[in-house]
Amino acid sequence: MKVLNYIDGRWMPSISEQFVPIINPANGESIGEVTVSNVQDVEQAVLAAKRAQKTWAFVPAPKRAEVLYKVGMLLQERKEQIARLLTMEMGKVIEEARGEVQEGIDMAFYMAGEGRRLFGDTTPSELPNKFAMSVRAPIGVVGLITPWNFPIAIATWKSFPAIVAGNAVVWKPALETPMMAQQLAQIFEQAGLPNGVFNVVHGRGSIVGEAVVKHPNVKVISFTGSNEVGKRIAETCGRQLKKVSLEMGGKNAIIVMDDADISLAVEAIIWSAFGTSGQRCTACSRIIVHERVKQQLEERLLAAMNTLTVGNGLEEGVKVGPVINQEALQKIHHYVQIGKNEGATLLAGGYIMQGDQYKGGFYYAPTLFTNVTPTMTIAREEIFGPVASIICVRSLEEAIEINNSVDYGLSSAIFTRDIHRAFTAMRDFDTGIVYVNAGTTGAEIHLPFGGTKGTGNGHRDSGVAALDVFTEWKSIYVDYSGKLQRAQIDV
Ligand code: UN1
Repeated sequence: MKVLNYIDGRWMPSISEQFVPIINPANGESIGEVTVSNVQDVEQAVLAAKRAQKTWAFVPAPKRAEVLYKVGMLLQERKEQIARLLTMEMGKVIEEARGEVQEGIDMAFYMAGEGRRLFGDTTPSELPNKFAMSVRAPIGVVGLITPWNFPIAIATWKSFPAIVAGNAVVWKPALETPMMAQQLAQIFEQAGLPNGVFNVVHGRGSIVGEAVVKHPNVKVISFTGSNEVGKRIAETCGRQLKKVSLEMGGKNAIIVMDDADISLAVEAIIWSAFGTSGQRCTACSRIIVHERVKQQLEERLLAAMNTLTVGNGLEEGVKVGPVINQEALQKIHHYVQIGKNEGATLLAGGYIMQGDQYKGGFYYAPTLFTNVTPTMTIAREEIFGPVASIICVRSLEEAIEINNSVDYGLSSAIFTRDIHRAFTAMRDFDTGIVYVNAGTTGAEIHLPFGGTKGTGNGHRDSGVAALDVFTEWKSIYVDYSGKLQRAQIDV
């Protein structure tokens, strides 16, 4: 299968005529190829988007929303087919792939509903016979740059609010997952979105991504990816005074107190640490446990890890799929070596999986370290793989301090039956997302998604908060007094 750019409603290869293979991480086999674009392709896409946006902005928001309802229905119809393709392209196990498509469906219906809200405010004026209100206005062309780990969901988090708010989109998806971008673009096409409102340009971040970010006619950038790339994007946008929303990494912790339901905590840790092979920005990679339950938790975690089947995500029953590519595999393994060298105790895993059933694929054994201290590299840096570290504490205060001591602030969780401890954690965890008696993953699309510190720059994906990224507030005053009333002066 050849994946092409989608510009102004047309499917076309890049002017570069270059293609690279799309690799199934479960077996290393090529499942197609994707066009690799250059700056000229971006130029074309931005031009088309700019033209289309002018008309799209005049379509009433409830009508714009009708397209999203159709998109939601088409996603629903094709859920299984897209999920299977998603597993082949990116490796996550099929039940999670279905969950991801569901996230897109939910977002379509939720944001379509916003088409009939898009609420602004009416506010009393300080002057008589004068009316004041603020409304949300579209911004123009928005540039979206998204990662491979949630190739459908994250694209929907960004493009659906952008489109319902009256913007046009130029999207650079990850080069690892172009087929998901193609699926979404085809669905928009079938749902009747006017040409040019949604454009996809495939290519490398250093060329296509950078061209989108730098383009003077792209007025907003929304990015999910690494901290390093995010900072570079922010610098470029800063110089141009361009609005930029960044969602970057996490170093998320689950805190297990001595009064916790340990079985529940074990289940949640397994799901949040090893689901998606740990390749979620919300993945749990630190387990902060009270000393009184440390040994029990370790034993039960090890027992639960023994039941995890690693393999091709298309096979039902497999719980942990491959990681995305060879580079990721090496990076994860490198962190494991650092962990050992720094004196952490390896309890399970710690190796690249070999054997006939893993041939050609990129499989890392679910890995658990204990006796980890908060200053160790594996307790501070994002590994983005199935590796979790146990850190032992004596009190809730110490747990909170360690939770908050990392550079990231996306998601954290506490397991306790004590309402005082739960509310203290809710108040004091310095993360954008907090869970009580649930793992760090599994955010729902109608709540804001994002984090503090190195995770973001104050903006949020999802929820109504997403509309703040893709709209500009416009304050409107209507004076019907028939005379010139001067605020702050004629009082
Ligand atoms: C991500 O890893 O970038 O909360 C997104 C979750 C998912 C989304 C993760 N709903 O884990």
